[in-house]
Amino acid sequence: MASALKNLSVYDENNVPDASEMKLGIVVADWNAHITHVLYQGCVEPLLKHGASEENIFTVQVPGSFELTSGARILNGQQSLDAVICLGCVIKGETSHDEYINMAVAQGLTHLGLTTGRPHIFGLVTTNNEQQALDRAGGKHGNKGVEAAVTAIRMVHLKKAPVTGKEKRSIGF
Ligand code: RBF
Repeated sequence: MASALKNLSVYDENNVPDASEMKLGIVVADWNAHITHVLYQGCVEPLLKHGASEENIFTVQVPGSFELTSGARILNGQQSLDAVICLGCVIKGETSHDEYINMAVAQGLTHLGLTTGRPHIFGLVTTNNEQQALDRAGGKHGNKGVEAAVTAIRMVHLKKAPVTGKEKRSIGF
């Protein structure tokens, strides 16, 4: 696969909007904490680097990835957030639990995003084994927490700065 060794966590910092006015929620699953807590560190760092203040980052921990959507729903009820980032790690085992959890999270976050109008970012690492998860939590494939943070900032910016039709026409070509 062409992208097999591409580290997508390396991004152009100059192209990330300012996050200083953004209020962001982060929901972290404690299952596979040695992975998810590294995702969390990777997520908070770029948020702060791009201007978000500590007081405007609201974090809650939930037991497992299946609870990410409920955690996001609860956080939304407590704070008026611009976006919610959900971080978890589901590793395939002997049974098909991973498929049910992953699908529930994907559908739940899509639903929350569309019904609340606020971006809900899918920061769920879904892997076949632990090594693949480690590779994506500060390993050779970067840190998916970083990518989730940058995605959240970009999506909130999209909402705060509506399209005018005067944007530059070239998209990376
Ligand atoms: N939660 C995770 O975040 N990652 C996992 O890899 C994971 N594996 C699970 C495997 C089984 C068989 C079960 C029953 C649960 C697992 N969970 C996992 C926990 C799940 O997300 C949730 O916290 C519990 O099912 C309680 O609703």
